Formats: sequence, C-alpha cells, structure tokens
Amino acid sequence: MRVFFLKPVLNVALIGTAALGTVSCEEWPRHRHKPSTQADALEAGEPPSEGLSIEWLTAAEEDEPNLVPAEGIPLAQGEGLRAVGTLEGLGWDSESTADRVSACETTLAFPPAAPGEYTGDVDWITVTPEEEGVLCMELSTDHPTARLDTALYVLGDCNEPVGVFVQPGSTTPIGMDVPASHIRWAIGLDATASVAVGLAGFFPDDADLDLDWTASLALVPSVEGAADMLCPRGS
Ligand SMILES: [Ca+2]
Ligand SMILES: [Ca+2]
Repeated sequence: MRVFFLKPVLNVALIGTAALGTVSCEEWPRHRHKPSTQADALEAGEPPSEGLSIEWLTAAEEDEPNLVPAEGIPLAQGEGLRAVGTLEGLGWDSESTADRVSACETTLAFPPAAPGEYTGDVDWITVTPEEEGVLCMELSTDHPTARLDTALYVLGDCNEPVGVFVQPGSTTPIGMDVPASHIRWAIGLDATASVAVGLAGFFPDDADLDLDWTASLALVPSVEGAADMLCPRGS
C-alpha cells in the first residue's frame, strides 16, 4: 500500500468534474440567457470551451532524460502548450527510500508517496503562469490498463518540486493513480511560481515498457461557477 507523504498543503482548490454536478441549469450556462451582439458570442448548446480560442505554443519534444523540471515555459491566459514524450519503463519499489534533500535546504515533495520510489522513467512538463487562472491538463496514451501519477508540483528557488497540489481537505495529491488512457484535471493557480507536472507510471511493473504520451497544458480564465468548463476538450 502506498502512503501519501505529508507535505505543505498549498492553498488551492481543485476544480474538477465533481463540481459540475452542483451547478443548476438555471445558473449555467448563462450565455443562453444573455443577449449579446458580439460576433464571437457562444451559440446556445455550444460547450463553453468552444468560445475560448487557445493559442497553442509549439509542441515541445521531450528532451531526455527529462528527469528534473526544466525552465518553465511562460503561459498567459488563453495560451496552451502541447508536449509529447515517452515514459521508458514503469514501476514502483515500496521498499526504496527516496532522497528528499533539496539543493536549497528544503525538503523535496517528490515522489508524491512514501515510502517508495519510482523505478521507471519520470518525465516533467514545466510552465510558468504569467497570471492567475485555471490550469487545465489533459494526457493520453494508447495503453489500455497502465496507471500513472500526474501530480502537479510547485517549484522552489532551485527549480525543484517543493510542494504538491492536493485535493481540498485531504493530503492526496491531484492526478494520482489515474488511467493512462485518458487523464484530465484542472486546478486554480495564482502566478507566483513555476509549476511542473511530474509524469510517472507504477503499473504495470515493467522496466521495458515504452509508453508514448501526449499531453496539453492550458491556462484559462478563472470564472466562478465555471469549474473546468473553459478547459479545451480533446486537445
Ligand atoms: Ca521520458
Ligand atoms: Ca524522463
């Protein structure tokens, strides 16, 4: 059994599909009831994300070994980053003890569970939000049963993962133990630090498995009550 390591809990709120069920039809979508003469106004019945045009930055080819977060790619509201890569090996050793010593005299928040350590590849996607907003993450692979961790970390002065974003009211990081076939999450961020998604797989335990992944990160406006509705779909 994997036990989550207790880390400083960041003041964030998870915005996910669970929140969508609490919004009544009368409250959302408002665009159905609001007269507008704007040419780019949403049509009734159109998903809200269709009205937000994301400017996609050049797809980032993974620069192996990609074992630590890189310099963050700036991301403004309405911008997104597509990235592709390969997890070269998956696995988790619960007997292993990870080195959590930071170069900046703090404690590393990675790996996101303890005791134990990933035995396969770890890949990072690093962005620097230029303004507050909702960070939308989508990732897919063609493996039907693999399980991944896709937690989001805040980076410290030495560009190391020093905090992990957790689900509200818990110590469970977001994006943990998720099916590799298709993953989506969204979370509110303020623009105070670079953040990085740490991708790694723990099932199947297979050092020889090469798992090609495609991911996108997009920063969209934070609209109260909209949850992740402004996140791009199928990106
Ligand atoms: Ca890789
Ligand atoms: Ca790697």
